[in-house]
Amino acid sequence: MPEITSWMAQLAEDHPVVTLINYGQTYEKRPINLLKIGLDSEQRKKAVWMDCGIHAREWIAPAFCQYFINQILQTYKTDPTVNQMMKNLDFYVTPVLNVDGYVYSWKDNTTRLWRKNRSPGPPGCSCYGTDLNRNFDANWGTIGVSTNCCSITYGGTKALSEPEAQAVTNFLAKQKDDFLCFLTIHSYGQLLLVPYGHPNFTAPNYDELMKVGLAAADEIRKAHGMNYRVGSSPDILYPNSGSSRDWARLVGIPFTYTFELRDNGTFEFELPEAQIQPTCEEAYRGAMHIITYVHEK
Ligand code: ING
Ligand code: ZN
Repeated sequence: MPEITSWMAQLAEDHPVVTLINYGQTYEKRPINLLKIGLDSEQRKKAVWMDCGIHAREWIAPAFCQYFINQILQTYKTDPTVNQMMKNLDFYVTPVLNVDGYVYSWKDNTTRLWRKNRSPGPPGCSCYGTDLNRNFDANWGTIGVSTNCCSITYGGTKALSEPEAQAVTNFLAKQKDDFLCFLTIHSYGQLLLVPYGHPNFTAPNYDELMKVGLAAADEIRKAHGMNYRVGSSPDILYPNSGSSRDWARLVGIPFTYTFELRDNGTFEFELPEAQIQPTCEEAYRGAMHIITYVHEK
């Protein structure tokens, strides 16, 4: 984490198009930071959200956010599409959202597979951590979530009980009408998930979300031949509630997707180093397909 923190500060120093924004604090009082990337404009700009590392053990996700940022910074001066995007859009990218959990997952071999944040359980419970992707205010606590504070999908005592989920909610709520697109990056499973996680609800633009998601999966396949399935979580795997993606769609952000990066179950969260680069390359093509679509729409 110290490396990522100093990398973020350095980028903001070196690039006039990059601004470091602190928008919250974790349970253990670490700052939650994002990088805002975009060219200055006279007009009010539209925006794209990306967060990585909401789950501690999914290490490929923070790697991807860093790759994504490096890629747009390396290409925007020469690639006309990225250049136009940087004029019309601001990218808000959080490389590590669950900072406490991420730090904990680096501690030793026994903590490597930690998923949740690091807040203590409610009185009487000796376990730690809430699943931040069950803590958002989207049909909170209704399905695919645990009330057992020792479970890896424990949803917390109430919606937004956790400072990390509050930080995202407060930041986005202030300017939610600006956001065209919300991408939240996880692993593993090789999936692009559309809202909603709750089986009783369907997004008003479900057909368009699927169409764009399937085209993004085609782009991903072109990079290294990997297959990513597209659909809602109840259709593909199992239902859930309280996810950040569902919340973002409920407040009106039209294109919200969960990326589940590699792999498909061989190495799970311990993805071999040799797969970091190709995973980032394919996911970049998928994400750029979605962003290009919302930009040109
Ligand atoms: N998956 C996400 C999770 O919060 C998800 C998204 C939900 C996938 C339901 C499938 C079904 O559980 C991971 N890997 O964290
Ligand atoms: Zn996850």
